[in-house]
Amino acid sequence: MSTLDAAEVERLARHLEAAEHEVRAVSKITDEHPELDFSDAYAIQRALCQVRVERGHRVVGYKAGLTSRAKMQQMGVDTPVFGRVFDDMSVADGGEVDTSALIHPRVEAEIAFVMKRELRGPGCHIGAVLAATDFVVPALEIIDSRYENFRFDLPSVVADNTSASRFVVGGVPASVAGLDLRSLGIVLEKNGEPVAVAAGAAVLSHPAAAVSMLVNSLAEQGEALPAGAFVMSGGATEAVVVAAGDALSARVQRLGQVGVRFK
Ligand code: OOG
Ligand code: MG
Repeated sequence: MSTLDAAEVERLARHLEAAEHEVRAVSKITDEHPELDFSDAYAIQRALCQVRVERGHRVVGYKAGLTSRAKMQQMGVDTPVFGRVFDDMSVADGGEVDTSALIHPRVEAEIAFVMKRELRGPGCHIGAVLAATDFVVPALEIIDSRYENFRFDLPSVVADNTSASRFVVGGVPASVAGLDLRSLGIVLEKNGEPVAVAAGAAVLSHPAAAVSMLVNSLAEQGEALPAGAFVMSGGATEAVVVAAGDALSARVQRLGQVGVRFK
């Protein structure tokens, strides 16, 4: 059940997209619309993504978020959320991100999937995800909530495209055959020091479960996960605050390393 009309969905989408574009934090939209539900929130996200498309950007992938206990506890929520990832969010491995273009960035270490076949829900499960996966790679996600003090509730963060901002892919692409994604060690390092550690199982007991939940969420929105899509399965540890001068990297067992610097 949605509670907003199309004009209000469009207004809120443009409001959030402008906050991102102009690098300024805004109050969370449930302050103005306490009745906002998930159906409204995903409608605002889709409208926001349409504005980005109008600006000339292209959806290249998707993200699951709030999929680990560490992230859920850090943000005070208990349900995974899903967002869309654009071509202009991609940063080269070892590349530099300008913090002046971001509001209050944080970094997450994630296992990412690249799909070789389309997946369509409902009823998508881990086995279907593994069968449709081309390869997995280590990724860093740079999240940047458009909300003041990085505080939100679930409908607000969904509307804000789940804080998506930048991502970095690195390491060595690996086939999932012969790989136990649950037991892969993940080390997030800041300026050469390990700051958070996890294993793949931290993400919904199996990172592929995050992809199957994404596929089922897309089905509710009338969409499939296309072949070739890039999918981040969600931060395995809590996110780490970063500032100009920091260097972040993630090491994922068997998949290698990925890094980014902030100026
Ligand atoms: C929401 C996005 C979370 C993840 O990997 O858990 C996310 C947020 O915490 O701002 O991307
Ligand atoms: Mg993430």
